[in-house]
Amino acid sequence: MSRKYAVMSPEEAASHINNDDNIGFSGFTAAGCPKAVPAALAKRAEAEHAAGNPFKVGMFTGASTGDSIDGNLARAKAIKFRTPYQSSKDLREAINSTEAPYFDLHLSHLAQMLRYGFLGKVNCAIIEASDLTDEGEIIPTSGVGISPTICSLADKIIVELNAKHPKEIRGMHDIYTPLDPPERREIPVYKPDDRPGRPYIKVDPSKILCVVHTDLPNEGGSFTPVDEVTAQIGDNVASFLVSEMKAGRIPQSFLPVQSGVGNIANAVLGAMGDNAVIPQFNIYTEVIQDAVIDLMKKDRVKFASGCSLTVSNPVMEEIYGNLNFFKDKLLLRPQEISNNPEVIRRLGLITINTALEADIFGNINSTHVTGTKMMNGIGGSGDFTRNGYLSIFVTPSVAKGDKISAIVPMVAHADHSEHSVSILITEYGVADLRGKSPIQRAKIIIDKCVHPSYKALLTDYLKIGKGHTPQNLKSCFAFHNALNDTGDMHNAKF
Ligand code: 0RQ
Repeated sequence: MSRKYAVMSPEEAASHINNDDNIGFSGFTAAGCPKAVPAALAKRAEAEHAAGNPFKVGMFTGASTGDSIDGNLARAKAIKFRTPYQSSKDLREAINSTEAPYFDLHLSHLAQMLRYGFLGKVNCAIIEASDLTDEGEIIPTSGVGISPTICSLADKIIVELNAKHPKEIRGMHDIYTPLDPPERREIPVYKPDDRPGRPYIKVDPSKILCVVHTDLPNEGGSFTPVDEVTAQIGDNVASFLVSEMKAGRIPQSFLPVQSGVGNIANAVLGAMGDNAVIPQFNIYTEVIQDAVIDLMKKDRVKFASGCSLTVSNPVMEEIYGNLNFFKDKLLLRPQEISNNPEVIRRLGLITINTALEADIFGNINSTHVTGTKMMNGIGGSGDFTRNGYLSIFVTPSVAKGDKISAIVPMVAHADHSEHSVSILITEYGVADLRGKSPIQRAKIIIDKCVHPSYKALLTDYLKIGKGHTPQNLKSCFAFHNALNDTGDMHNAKF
């Protein structure tokens, strides 16, 4: 960095943010998020509250963030509104108690909705960077998210220059912002490694309020080891994809893969890498997790395009320590490109996301526990599911011991409808829903995917409905009611 910009402490930078401001934060998941200024901002909010003054801010992020943003600001009761995705325990509590108003949104939509003016003004962007030039070129760190758009819309930009991320990662990002309607053209990404944009975010240098120097690691968690259930789900996905190749429905050269966030997604990718029939493949996704890096080292994944490197800190250090090997195999884009429906449909992605619950007709709830309590958010799952070549959902058949069946008569909240979901996979097997009527779908899901202890109940339920989709509106939430009343879905009565 040159000496052109003012250098401030996190506290001094935070003092330039006002009550009621809307703030855009860089990053996607905890990767690439600012840390020092949000922590200082939360302290400031607490001090203002203690002095009897109001202090809340609106928050636009890429996806979930680290604890420095969502945890600190939720605990400080400093959230005016929050969008589009989160996974913080404290923020989840604040959302479900209605302390923090939350707008759960498809991740590909946020940047364009901000540019369209649908969500109000962006007063300040706080951006984590690995480098910043005199000309206003910001090199992001390990997550891009909505950074290009919030930088262009914000009145002022605070740059957290984080020394943990080497300047040499310049070139790992591709920053491309589509024109808005009616001028929008096709997005020129025809292969996962196409780079229509620039390797930096270009901003007007006069908008940069200050630089805050940090040396803080990403706040990403680690992955729990693969257990028997997740390993079986992974094997089922891999065997299904092999059978699709053998049937000629997936090309022998394979198709690019998107996989969701979390332990199950990590296990699925591991199983695909271990399967000798699946050829080397490419990734076109939003979060690049540890399993992808492992598969690159084994030469099983050739190239990965994503929005963030959501890897554990040891894996992050490994990537930075071996940039010669990794740099031309990894590409980070803004989420409106990584998750873009047009590009997803064109590339023909195999999309693999995790359901909280599914119903016997193939509808998916990704977000709401028993229909009322927000878990995380829809994230990118809708962007990918609706537009994938093959849209797969995975879930363990039961949760909380076996008190909860992940497959119910009717989902208590619908994120992805039966029209978007092709395949449902649990540890018990694979239900191929393509081309099937609702009753055919229900039979195959009960047969292949449901936990043995819930099969009889769901078979009985299917007998009491009538019509094309035989839902029984008096009994369709019997599983959820039994859980709420007795703590166990096995006690469902129709
Ligand atoms: O609870 O944390 O107390 O143990 O839900 O469940 O099985 O560990 O699965 O971590 O992969 O999360 C859908 C939430 C799954 C996630 C969801 C309980 C279960 C456990 C977590 P504990 P698992 P995962 C790309 C794509 C939406 C966004 C998305 C998600 C906890 O994958 O947020 O797909 N998806 N984005 O016990 C009550 C049920 C339950 C249940 C599981 N039916 N009822 N609790 N649990 N099923 C990423 C981005 O967009 C950034």
